Amino acid sequence: MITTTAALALFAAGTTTAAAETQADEVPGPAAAELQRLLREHPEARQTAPNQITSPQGVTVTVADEHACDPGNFCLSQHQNYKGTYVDFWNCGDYQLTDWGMQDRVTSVRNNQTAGTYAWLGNYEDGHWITLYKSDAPDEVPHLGKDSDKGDAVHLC
Ligand SMILES: [Ca+2]
Repeated sequence: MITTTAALALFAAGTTTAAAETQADEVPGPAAAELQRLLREHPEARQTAPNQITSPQGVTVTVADEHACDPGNFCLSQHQNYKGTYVDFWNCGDYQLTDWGMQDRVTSVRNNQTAGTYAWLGNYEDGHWITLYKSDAPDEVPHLGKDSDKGDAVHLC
């Protein structure tokens, strides 16, 4: 089979094939490198779009300017107003954001899980956890203010 790794390798090498050009148009170089790194760290994950990987752990990482937070998901975005790279979670559980390239990068948050479902975002500092954000769905915060770029972990449900 033609693996996504092979496709990314072609892309990384800067080939001029049509496929590589298409990807280059959609994914900036640093973003492609980020997705490649995540695929290496998560062999269970698959590339699900030119700018996206998805893990059966319940996580999707997408490099984009903006996107909707699908029903059932808890969505973290790199920039305010839900822009930039985003990470979506759709399973209950605990997630370390360093595993998904999002540690100390979250600026806006949408809790679009099933109504009433809990979401928590925390920062680990000086040996203990500090709550940056918590809600019962539905909820959204377009800018975390002073708590932006600090989140280290998520707890859902
Ligand atoms: Ca932190």
